[in-house]
Amino acid sequence: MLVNGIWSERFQPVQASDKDGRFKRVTSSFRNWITVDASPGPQGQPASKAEADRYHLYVALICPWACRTLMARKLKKLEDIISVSVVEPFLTDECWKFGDYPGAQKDELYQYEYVHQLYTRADKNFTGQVTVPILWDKKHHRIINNESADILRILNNGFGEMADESIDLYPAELSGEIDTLNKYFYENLNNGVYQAGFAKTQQAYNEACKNIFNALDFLENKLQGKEYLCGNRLTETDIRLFVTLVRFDVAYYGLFKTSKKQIRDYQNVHAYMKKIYQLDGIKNTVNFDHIKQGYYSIKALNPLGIVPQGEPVGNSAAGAGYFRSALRMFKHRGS
Ligand SMILES: N[C@@H](CCC(=O)N[C@@H](CS)C(=O)NCC(=O)O)C(=O)O
Repeated sequence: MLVNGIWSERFQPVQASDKDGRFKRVTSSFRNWITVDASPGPQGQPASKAEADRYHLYVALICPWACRTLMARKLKKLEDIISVSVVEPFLTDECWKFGDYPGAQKDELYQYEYVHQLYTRADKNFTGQVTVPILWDKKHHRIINNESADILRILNNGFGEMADESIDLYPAELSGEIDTLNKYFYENLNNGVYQAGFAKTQQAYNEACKNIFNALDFLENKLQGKEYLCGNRLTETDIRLFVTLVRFDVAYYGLFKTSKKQIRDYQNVHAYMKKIYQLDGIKNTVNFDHIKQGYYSIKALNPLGIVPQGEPVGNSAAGAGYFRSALRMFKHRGS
């Protein structure tokens, strides 16, 4: 983490837990907004004006939270408006690093080596955890927001006509249902898998697994006869779920020991995940190689860095053949 702008501790062992060994996620530090006319955000957050080519997303393709924002950028057709940099998948001792691992890039904006340099560029005395995604302002060289839940909403309606307004990922009439489901799935599944993976006691791990598989059973039932969760149209709830589901069999099942069942054992959930994967452009936001290499590089959980065999694996993530083989894996069981 950074302390007063200085990289001061090795990242790998730093994982907060409560007195019973439960993983505690840090809260995001930058929570400003973007709106069409720079009027404040929905909770009065200070906002900057939406402009083409002013904002940039820093993401890791291993990261479910970052990939939520990539999906929204794609679905809202903001690719020409907001640029992107992808970091390397491995968690280094100084956290996320830029480089030329296949599917990643160097930092074209500042030629930085590490993402933590962006945090100190934005705030030279920054103290806290360095995370992706980051929604960056290229004009004022600062972080607008580093909370994916906020960034999803910003991309959904902060850019007005610059985005595809026919797609609304958070329609007013479904907002109550979306908020309720988001909270439930965040606690039990999106963050639940991390609670299983980073549990420091058997009890904390057992608790997390119970929540995860209850949530998957609930989802399986809820999807019966439905394509999407809320109002039977694609909303941010589906995006938030997809990024966790698509990592489950590849990473969480093994590394986080969420091994009671796989997603492919849930007929409805599996079909739902595959359907979203095949929506226009979404498969380009999923890189199984980064996911697998990245998770298994977490030394706190896998000190020797051994990556298990089995598809999908390898360094050819960018190739179309890779996606075909990933799809074969998806077709392997279930529907
Ligand atoms: N609340 C944040 C969480 C982001 C987050 O935890 N990102 C992870 C990658 S999956 C990260 O950057 N971890 C580095 C660290 O915690 O030091 C969000 O949803 O945007």
